[in-house]
Amino acid sequence: MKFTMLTKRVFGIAAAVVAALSCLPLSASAETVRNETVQSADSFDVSEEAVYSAMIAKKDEYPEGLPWTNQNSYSWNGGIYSCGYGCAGFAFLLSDAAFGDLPARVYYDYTQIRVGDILRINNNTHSVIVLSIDNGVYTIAEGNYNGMVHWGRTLTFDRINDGTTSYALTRYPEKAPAVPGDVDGNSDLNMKDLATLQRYVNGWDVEIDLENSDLTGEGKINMKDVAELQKLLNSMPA
Ligand SMILES: [Ca+2]
Ligand SMILES: [Ca+2]
Repeated sequence: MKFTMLTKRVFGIAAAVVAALSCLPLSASAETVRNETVQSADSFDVSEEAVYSAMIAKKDEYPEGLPWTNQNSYSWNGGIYSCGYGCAGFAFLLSDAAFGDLPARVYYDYTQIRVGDILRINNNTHSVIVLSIDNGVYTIAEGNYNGMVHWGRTLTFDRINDGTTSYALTRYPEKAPAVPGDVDGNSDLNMKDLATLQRYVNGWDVEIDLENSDLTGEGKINMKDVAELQKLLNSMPA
């Protein structure tokens, strides 16, 4: 494994700090910047299964052992970085295949890693994308691995969390913040929520937002939550 280059390390850190639509890593030596044709964000599913399928579908076009070095670059739709060279470019390419033009965001809690997330590993010198996760083992795909595309290397959680991972990028849309009492999850809090919760507690087949409905916060939905919601609605200005 030789993906450590001093210039790459220095520029990689600069890019991570600045993070203002710069190319990851900053470099002047790429031949071409290409961009995949993408689906629009609202036209496809962002389940982990769909993300996996979209990434693995690229394996025919970018097979194991295909040369992929810092001469290869890719223009990314995720924001934060406008494009990537080498390993970053390949991760961005698979990321766009799965997420279209959804925006990316940075996070550092590696217990939150999901299929399709990009990890910046090896002290900010290498980018990989997560293909699948099974019992704390992360199967990845990567470019510029000994100068080639490589599918299927595995990393353990401990390896990812050993202090050498700089950050992770995800493009799954953020869940809307919880609104206690918004039982039907339509962002309004009103008597319809109370009616829906009463029906649910009485065993009707109605859909509810479990997090919003557990007003007592003990993890169960029952008459106590109905009573709390009634109090909450009574306390609201008419
Ligand atoms: Ca509601
Ligand atoms: Ca409860």
